[in-house]
Amino acid sequence: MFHYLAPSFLQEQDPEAFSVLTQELDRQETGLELIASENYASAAVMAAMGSVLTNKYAEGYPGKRYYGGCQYVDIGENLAKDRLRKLYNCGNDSETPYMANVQAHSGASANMGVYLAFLEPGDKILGLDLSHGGHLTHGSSVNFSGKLYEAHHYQVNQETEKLDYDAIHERAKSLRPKMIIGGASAYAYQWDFECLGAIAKDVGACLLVDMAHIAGLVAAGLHPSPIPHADFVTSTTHKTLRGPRGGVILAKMEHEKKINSVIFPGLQGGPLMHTILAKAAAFGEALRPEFKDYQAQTIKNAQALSTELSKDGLRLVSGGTENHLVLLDVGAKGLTGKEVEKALDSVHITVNKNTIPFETRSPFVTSGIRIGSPAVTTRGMKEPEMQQIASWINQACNHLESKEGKNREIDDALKAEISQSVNQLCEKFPIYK
Ligand code: DSN
Repeated sequence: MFHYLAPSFLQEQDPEAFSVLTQELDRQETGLELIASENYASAAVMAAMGSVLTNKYAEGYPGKRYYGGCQYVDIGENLAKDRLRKLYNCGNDSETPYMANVQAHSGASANMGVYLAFLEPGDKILGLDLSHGGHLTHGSSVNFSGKLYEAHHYQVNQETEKLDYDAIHERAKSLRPKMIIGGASAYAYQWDFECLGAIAKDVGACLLVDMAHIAGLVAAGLHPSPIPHADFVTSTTHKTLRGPRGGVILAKMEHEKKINSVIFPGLQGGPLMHTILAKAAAFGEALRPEFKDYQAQTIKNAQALSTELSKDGLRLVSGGTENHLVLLDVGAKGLTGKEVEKALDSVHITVNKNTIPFETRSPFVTSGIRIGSPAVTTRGMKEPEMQQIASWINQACNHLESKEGKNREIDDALKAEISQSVNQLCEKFPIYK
């Protein structure tokens, strides 16, 4: 029945495109993925993504579409919404029901949807500074959120490099923003959403929490939930949540009509029904008990990485981690994020350069490296493997440090040695068994 799903079809029809697929699969299988925002979707999630639902137009919402033939995609969309609300304990039977929108194409679209639904151009917003771990869509001047609204930022404390809620409160009191935004893409400690909610309430602002990075940890009960403290919660579905690439919105029920109408027809056209079915499949996986074990191991692995990395003199921003990521200050060793990212890439360890709080270098160079454990944990790796991986990263950094000049690279002999060890480890933990 599903013979057309076989990748061999692409191979026969279009060898050029097929070779992209096989090379990327090989890159993923033979290398270590430590980008904190990436993960491996299950074969079930990918089966839903690569399915006939991609053929269907379904503008509108379940039961109210602008196209015929939507009876089955309606079931899929309702399944995704119901499972999402169950995952975050905000279904109709909960104390604080939230509406769910699963049509947002991405986390950025989800955030845009909330802004357009609640704010007027020029309104004040207050979010975490991008170079302190925030996100582009939280008011960065190069993003629509910083162009359309009067964007202000809070920062982490210079000494602790952690959020300082008293300082955020003071800033919010003097600024009186219409919206406070919580959430980050490079912050290794837990958020106190209850406190942020109280600050927002005190200054008459609404609270948007973009939980994209920590959505899986929240679902597993291993990070405090933004619900019921936030008016709006947005997320991507492909990071710790381990679903397809996409976005979702949860909001207090009174915002249901506005949010839905802003996403469609305000911002998007036809929803990606294949992605929505894949979201339903991923939420179904996240509701299973083993998902909690996975998230617990993800945190343990990030902590094992941070302990081992710091043993050899690498400085950890904010001193450690409570979640799925570690932010390294390689600048403290006289290195740049750019050269460390490139050097690790050359030994099949994928990370990304990242600005650190109070950064002195440009975003293209940076003093930081962000390392995440979600993907390697999905492969089944545990603390012993994290020790091994950290030792290779330490080896690479020490080697670069011992060299003179700019844009240093790893010598061929060491490159071959680490690459071989990385490949051998990866072979023991296949992604798609
Ligand atoms: N670009 C994502 C990340 O890497 O964190 C956030 O959207």
